[in-house]
Amino acid sequence: MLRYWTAGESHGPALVALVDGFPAGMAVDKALIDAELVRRQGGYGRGGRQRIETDAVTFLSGLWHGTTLGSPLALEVVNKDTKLERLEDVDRPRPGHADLPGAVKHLGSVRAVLERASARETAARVAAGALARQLLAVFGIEVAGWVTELGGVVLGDRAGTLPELRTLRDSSAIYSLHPERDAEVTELIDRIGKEGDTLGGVVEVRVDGLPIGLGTHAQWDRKLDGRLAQAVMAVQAIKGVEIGMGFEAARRRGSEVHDPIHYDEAARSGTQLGFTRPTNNAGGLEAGMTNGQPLVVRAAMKPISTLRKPLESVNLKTKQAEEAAYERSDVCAVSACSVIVESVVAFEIAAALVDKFGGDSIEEMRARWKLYHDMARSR
Ligand code: EPS
Repeated sequence: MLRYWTAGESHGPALVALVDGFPAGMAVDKALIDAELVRRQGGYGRGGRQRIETDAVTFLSGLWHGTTLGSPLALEVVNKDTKLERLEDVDRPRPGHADLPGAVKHLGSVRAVLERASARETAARVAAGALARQLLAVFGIEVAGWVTELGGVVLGDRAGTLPELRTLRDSSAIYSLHPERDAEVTELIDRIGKEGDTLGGVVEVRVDGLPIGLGTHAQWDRKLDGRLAQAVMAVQAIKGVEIGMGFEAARRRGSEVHDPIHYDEAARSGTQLGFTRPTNNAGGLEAGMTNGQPLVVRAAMKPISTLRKPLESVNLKTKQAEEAAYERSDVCAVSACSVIVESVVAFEIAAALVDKFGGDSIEEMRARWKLYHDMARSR
């Protein structure tokens, strides 16, 4: 079973991801993890914290000569802005943040809650996800994500291979597949920022190269669509998750939603079993299992809840009406959110891969991957 947890406060010494159940025998490319951490720090509209930090991963355990041992991996991302011990408490909870429910729940302070609730924690999730992507790459599975909507401006996706789309996305200041529309969006971010407000958006992640049969129909808590929804919904500020056609499927007839099944003998080789689908409204998942089509997940991110022009709140000490606290923040972190959703999706797919093909060693996984596809093709 491949799983991970994170630890760390936004202004504590470091963020840590503890990855358990990762197979032995994989050479880790640390530069690929650092590149994802840098992308998470970027995107137009980020705040002052990203000018302080230069996120990079250090492996505290689980590697020997750069190769996974099969033992738990501890990944550390050090915080430069380590000032937790000097920070004051916050009396005026921000609507939309963890401040009020967290402080009440713990019978404690707002500071104790906001430090852990902060999206700074996602640096650890991105590190774990970037490690998981390297496992997926061994099996030819690729993951990429982008922004499809920002502040109400609908940008949409685009047809193409993932390497093509990644190149296009990396040329966009907001990580969209329509860099020609960057100016329209960055002007909007500037204007909203000047007004002291924040913006949300929609991100999309696509996974190519998946085999048929990751996940299961048999038990609710191991259905892959359910696991993905949990992983994505648990990212800070996410308020909605869709797979494939998503909510739009509810408005259409069955004949307009379900993807016909065709068979093409010529498309039967290696991991390809010959089944083709002219459409992919299911987003690569049927009954909690991958169906061999690209997986498509979308997530809706609400605008960041720390506003320079604060909302109405209450002083927790005096119970008097006061403006919510303002701490340095981002106007828009939707681009970063696309990197984070990519990372948590990659990790869940890697976990499903380990469930199906075994988690002791890469070598055994490869052999079982081949055996499964040989058996499935011979039927
Ligand atoms: C973030 C770091 C934080 C915030 C942001 C995300 O740094 P600081 O609080 O020191 O400015 O910029 O956190 C939030 C959006 C939030 O609501 O807490 C990061 O590294 O992503």
